[in-house]
Amino acid sequence: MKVMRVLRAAALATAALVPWLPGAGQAQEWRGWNIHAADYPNGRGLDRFGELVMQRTNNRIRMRTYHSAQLGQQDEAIQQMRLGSIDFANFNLSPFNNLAPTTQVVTLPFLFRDVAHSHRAIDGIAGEEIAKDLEQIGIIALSWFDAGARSIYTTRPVRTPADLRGMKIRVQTSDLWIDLMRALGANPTPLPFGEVFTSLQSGVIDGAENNWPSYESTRHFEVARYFTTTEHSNVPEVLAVSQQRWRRLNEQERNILRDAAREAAAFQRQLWAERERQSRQVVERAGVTVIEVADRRPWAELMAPVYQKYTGSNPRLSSLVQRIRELP
Ligand code: GTR
Repeated sequence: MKVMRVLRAAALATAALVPWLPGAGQAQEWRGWNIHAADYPNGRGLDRFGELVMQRTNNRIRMRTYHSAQLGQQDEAIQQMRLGSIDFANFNLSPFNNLAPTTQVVTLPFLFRDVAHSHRAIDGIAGEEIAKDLEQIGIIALSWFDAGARSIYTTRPVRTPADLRGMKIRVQTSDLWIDLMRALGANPTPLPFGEVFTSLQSGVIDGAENNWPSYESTRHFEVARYFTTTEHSNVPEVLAVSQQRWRRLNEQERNILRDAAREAAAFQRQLWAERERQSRQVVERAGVTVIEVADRRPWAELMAPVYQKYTGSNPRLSSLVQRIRELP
């Protein structure tokens, strides 16, 4: 009996030393959210992430991505991730503008000089700051997807900011976007992505703004036939997981997810560059009028009040803008 007691005590002592391995050996089912179709670069990036995680955890973490906004529009999906009912996703950073202040910085118009500059910022100082803000609201950022440059497309030709005056232009649900569009002289109309096509078709709005792949894949180009290359914002995207899940992973699992997310982002960026070219070709062949903006200065000059409002009295945000500008 005494021997048994000693053995039991020893077992308990050993158990106390072994770190708690949450759900080790137990299969978990993760639900992923994607706004785009499965074959869009972001959908393929998310699927790659899922496959890598499944392989490297020997199917202990099973990832299933629900494409085409099956689990709701972006704002709802963000709330669901915060509550833990969506486990991983790819989000554009603008819908976080009112929740995570540093996401406003990378949304700011005409901030990045080119794609390489935006990568250096988001893979470095900007990404670090944004990840801290997102963690505060229950979202863990693992890597960053490309989203190219956003331009304005409309049902009537727009060559100068004056042409935009009074036009109803759809924006994402973010105060910064509302101010940005207002500063250009337009009438900003916040709407979920999924409502843009019918709103263009029925004349509720006169235009929207997005990158080439979204303009093409959503077929917005069929109803808004003029694309003006303003390239006013290069807001990037995040591959994120819910903190509720993250908290229960051990360090080894976290590393698997971090590596898989980085690899998925590298893959998405490759696909992205190719898709931008293809999408532009598709819409040009379909007869869209592309209005090239040769000089962006008149557009950029109108943005001064937006910078003033969002960074002027906020040292953290203005210093981040400064540090991004100083990047090579
Ligand atoms: C796309 C982006 C989506 C969504 C959409 C929009 O470029 O990938 O996540 O933000 O724009 O304008 O709502």
